[in-house]
Amino acid sequence: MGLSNSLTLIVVWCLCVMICNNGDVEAFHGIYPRLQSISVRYVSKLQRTGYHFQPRRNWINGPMYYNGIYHLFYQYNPKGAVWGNIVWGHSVSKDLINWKQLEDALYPSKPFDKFGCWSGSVTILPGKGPVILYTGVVDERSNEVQCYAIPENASDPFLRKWAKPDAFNPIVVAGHDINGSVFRDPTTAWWSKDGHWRMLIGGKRNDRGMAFLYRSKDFVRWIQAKHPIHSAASTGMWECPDFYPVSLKGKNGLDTSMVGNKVKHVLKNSLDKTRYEYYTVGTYFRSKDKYIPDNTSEDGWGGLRYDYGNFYASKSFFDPSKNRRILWGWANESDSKEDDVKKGWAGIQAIPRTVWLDSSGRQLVQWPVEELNSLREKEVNISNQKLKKGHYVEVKGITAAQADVEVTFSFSSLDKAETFDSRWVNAEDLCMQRGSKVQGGLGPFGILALTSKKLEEFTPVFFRIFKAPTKHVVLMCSDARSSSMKRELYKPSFAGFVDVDLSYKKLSLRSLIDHSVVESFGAGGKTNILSRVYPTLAINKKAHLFVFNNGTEQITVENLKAWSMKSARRN
Ligand SMILES: *[C@@H]1O[C@H](CO)[C@@H](O)[C@H](O)[C@H]1NC(C)=O
Ligand SMILES: *[C@@H]1O[C@H](CO)[C@@H](O)[C@H](O)[C@H]1NC(C)=O
Ligand SMILES: *[C@@H]1O[C@H](CO)[C@@H](O)[C@H](O)[C@H]1NC(C)=O
Ligand SMILES: *[C@@H]1O[C@H](CO)[C@@H](O)[C@H](O)[C@H]1NC(C)=O
Ligand SMILES: *[C@@H]1O[C@H](CO)[C@@H](O)[C@H](O)[C@H]1NC(C)=O
Ligand SMILES: *[C@H]1O[C@@H](CO)[C@H](O)[C@@H](O)[C@@H]1NC(C)=O
Repeated sequence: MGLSNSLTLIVVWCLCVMICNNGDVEAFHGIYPRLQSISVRYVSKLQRTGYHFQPRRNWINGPMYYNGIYHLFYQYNPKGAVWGNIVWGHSVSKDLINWKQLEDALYPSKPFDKFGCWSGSVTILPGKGPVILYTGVVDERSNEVQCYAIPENASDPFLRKWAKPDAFNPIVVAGHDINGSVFRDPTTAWWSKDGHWRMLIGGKRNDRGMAFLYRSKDFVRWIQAKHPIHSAASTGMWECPDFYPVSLKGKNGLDTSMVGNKVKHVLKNSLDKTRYEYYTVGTYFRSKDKYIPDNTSEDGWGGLRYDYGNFYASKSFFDPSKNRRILWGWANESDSKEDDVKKGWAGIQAIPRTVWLDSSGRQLVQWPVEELNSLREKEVNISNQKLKKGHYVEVKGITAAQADVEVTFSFSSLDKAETFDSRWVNAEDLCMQRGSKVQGGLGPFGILALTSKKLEEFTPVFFRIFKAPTKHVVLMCSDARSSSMKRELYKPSFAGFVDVDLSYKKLSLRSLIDHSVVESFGAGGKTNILSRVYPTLAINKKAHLFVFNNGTEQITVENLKAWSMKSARRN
């Protein structure tokens, strides 16, 4: 069976990586020599997710898919729950929800990847099948080169074994104008009519983040283009770049090589400096091999994010079986490293999200893949429920610690919206100042996830609407400050602004609640926040779910549906 005939998708995950400088480690990528190979005898079930993917144990940060089968490749430490010993773990699925673990796909075995097999991507070559491009680490000083691997047995539907041919490997080494220790994470390649494949590799020059462009006719001999496809001042290292076309009309996804005039492009980078993912929508000028963001897309720290919470190192891929582009990110723990070791696991995959361009053309929209609905079990609903200021209504009858909830709120007027101060540029700061406990005019209203009986612990996900001189400003928050009685935790007030038309006086919210995850989609997926929380009381059957309003304007729960979620099979 030719691979090209089969339904083939590959996703890859981005291994977003820890870099050693002269043996030291950059701030966020802790290396814990003492902890990284402690053998795990006990794997704690507490706060382990029921339907978000995580490996049986230890540390994870990435996904992939292929051949009528979705493949998840992830950065994995086979020996411990902190970063180290990195290999490409490999799991497969037919529905993106239930997974089976296979043997590791890539592990250090050659001089060009002796010190690690870091992130990369898969490209399907028409008529030939998939090729993995990944970053190999050649020495202790983290010098990085780009390598390729191909399936050992193309007839194996699961592609269990991967070979790294000696011919041509490594396929790219840093040129004299590139710093080889910040040079990684090759993208899925795209093919152009001039007969060349093109791919990007993330890097930086001084503090300027950039995506280097390479071209090849045969996929093994790559030549660096004179200019990066794009760069931006002061953004630091660009990890896990992703570059793909989106359709100007409708929700269908496009193959990475798609061209046409009804197409825009998206460039996403994981910015190591803040550990968030930023993207712009723009135009790819093929003749010059330049990408230019639209003037509606801010290029830099004020720019759009895929997710305003724990979400990093994502990759997208085109799924031809359903004509959609799927975006997949990794969410780290907000727990301490010592707790990760005690739990015996760390890191989960977010629920795969379908991604498309909003009809405004200004931003992307994301929504959990429809396959997730197959885990929905018992349903409860509420409609036309009025919520006065200070009111809470419990959503009873489902497993609140493992649930999916969709709700539409409405209000009859915008008059009570508080005045917006133009100095409030940072949504997270504003959420910290005006959390759910600070009563307002129009909002805060939303849900309280993972809530203990007497409200000692709760994670509010809510909206607050402000009035600026010429428009209304909608803030969406997922505030972890009251999420746990445990003190020494990272409990951020994650937040983003929502670019939404309020003329219908409605706002919708969906949250996927899964023990230590609250993954929320505001206004149909325009602003999204994944938060990791670790309640001590609001666990399992002791967790509750509420809707609430803490603003003077009465809010109506027009419609709420909530489901108990079954657990997924994972490995
Ligand atoms: C390749 O995979 C096919 C299908 O699983 C199997 O029948 C065959 O024996 C494999 N070949 C080798 C050399 O392992
Ligand atoms: C290369 O990048 C590393 C990591 O940021 C930095 O420590 C080093 O000084 C850079 N080397 C050069 C020659 O710029
Ligand atoms: C943005 O670009 C569009 C064309 O793409 C142009 O019509 C518009 O005037 C520009 N706006 C600004 C503020 O530059
Ligand atoms: C509300 O839930 C009940 C089951 O609890 C179900 O039978 C009914 O169809 C639901 N109504 C709507 C409008 O979804
Ligand atoms: C609503 O506001 C009151 C008064 O500030 C506060 O005590 C309560 O905790 C708030 N509710 C939520 C869910 O934050
Ligand atoms: C996840 O963990 C928290 C707490 O340790 C850090 O503050 C984040 O920077 C980190 N996020 C990523 C993407 O690594």
